[in-house]
Amino acid sequence: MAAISKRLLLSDLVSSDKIDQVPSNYIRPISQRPNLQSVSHDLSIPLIDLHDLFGPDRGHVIDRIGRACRDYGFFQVKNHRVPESTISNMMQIAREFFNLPEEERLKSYSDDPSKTTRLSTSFNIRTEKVANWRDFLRLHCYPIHDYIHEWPANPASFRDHVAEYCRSVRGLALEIIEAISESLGLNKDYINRQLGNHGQHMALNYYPPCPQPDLTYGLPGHTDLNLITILLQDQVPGLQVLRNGEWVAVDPVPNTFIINIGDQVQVISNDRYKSVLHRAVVNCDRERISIPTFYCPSRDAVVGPAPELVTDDEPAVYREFTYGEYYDKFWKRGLAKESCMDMFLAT
Ligand SMILES: O=C(O)CCC(=O)C(=O)O
Repeated sequence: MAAISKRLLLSDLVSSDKIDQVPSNYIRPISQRPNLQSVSHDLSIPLIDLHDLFGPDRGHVIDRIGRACRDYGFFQVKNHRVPESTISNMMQIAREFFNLPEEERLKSYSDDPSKTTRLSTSFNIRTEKVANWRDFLRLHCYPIHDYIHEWPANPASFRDHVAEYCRSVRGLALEIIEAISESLGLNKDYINRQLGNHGQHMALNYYPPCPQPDLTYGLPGHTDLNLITILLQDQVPGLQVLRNGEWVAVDPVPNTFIINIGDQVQVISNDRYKSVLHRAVVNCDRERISIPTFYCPSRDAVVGPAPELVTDDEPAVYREFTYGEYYDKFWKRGLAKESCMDMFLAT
């Protein structure tokens, strides 16, 4: 077993120290390991063509989105109107960032989860007992002008490419949020209006090759705390979604995004839609990059079940809370527990 690393970032441990074993602080107890042989590669999540969202067949697409949110909590989309060049520039600039020399990347380093721009490793190294096989750059990105000056200035085109990507993906997020509202039988701008001034964060996840991928995770099973997540992944598989008690691999499909609903949609829908467990696993041979956009309410927005979805037969499952309260509890609790929704149940 290799010794615990003294380096701040995992990528530098892997590239410079040439380890051939996973250091002890990354090793999960036997009962919590990913059991990679038992993962299903046959089933996947629905792939929805958004082309018709803007035409006479809108109702059909809304139905498919609603069914995917109810039955899977996850779906993929194509014809999403985010230009291919915007996507490839984003992926390219993320790769360039993680290839910068260590001292350059470390200019953005922080282990403080309250920072709005930071490069870090694992999930929350201040609270967790076992580390995850991941480095990540986390950025707040809406409104862009509040944050862009904090983002890395190297590579030189980082801010331009990331800003373009954020704007384009925000457009997609707003379309999906409308569609989810409609699919719940709510006014199409109901959820939009619950989000206060809105928030958008993103992570650039970097998972280096791992000598023993069956002992550790890129990220263990968790639900997302936000409203919806729009995930871009490169061509290396790693995302898995829990479906009927079985882990299902979501292998990459070029020019699609993977969308999952987060805890806030589960709350607003009063449990009609479920925020589903997912995880990232790693592999021996290839680095992997994934870029989730977390669309969310602003900190002061008050979230609770939509009154139209609360009935005598289906009373409110959750109490009202501010998103700031939820966010702080999530980061404090970390990923040791898969979700923190139990802290917000109605009494
Ligand atoms: O890397 C992935 O595919 C999943 C990332 C993820 O779940 C997250 O960043 O919360």
